[in-house]
Amino acid sequence: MQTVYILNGPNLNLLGKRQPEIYGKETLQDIEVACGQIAEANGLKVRFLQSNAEHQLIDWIHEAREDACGIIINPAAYTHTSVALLDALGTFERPVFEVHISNVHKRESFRHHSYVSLRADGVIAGCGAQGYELALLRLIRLLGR
Ligand code: DHK
Repeated sequence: MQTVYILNGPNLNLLGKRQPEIYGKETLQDIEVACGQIAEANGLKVRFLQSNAEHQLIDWIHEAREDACGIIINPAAYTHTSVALLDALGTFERPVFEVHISNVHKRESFRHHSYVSLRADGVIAGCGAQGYELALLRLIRLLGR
């Protein structure tokens, strides 16, 4: 298995336009390109996906069970609400990293709790779009590449 799933939740399709003072100016496509380059240099492929629908994210996690060596997920607002996403990630048996672009702990208290963290092997928050690259580098290290 040489594919890393990088999953993005609701509203992240607007990255670069949406509240740039919080989420930065980079677009999701910029992040996809940066992660793709790192993956390629390490003999991995990236399946980079975004959906505003919870069920779609769950279906992709189920798909990842069959062919992914790891999942990097920014569940966005579902981080704080979704037991269903937590349960889906619980069916995945390889490393999971949770990424938040902003430092959720510096923000409203409802953003301080994450269901997904109960499953994540690592959590990166507040490192901007670079958080995805950091998570991917950590996954590559864990895979021994
Ligand atoms: C993105 C969102 O859309 C919010 O709902 C989360 C996360 C934080 C982020 O920082 O990437 O609370």
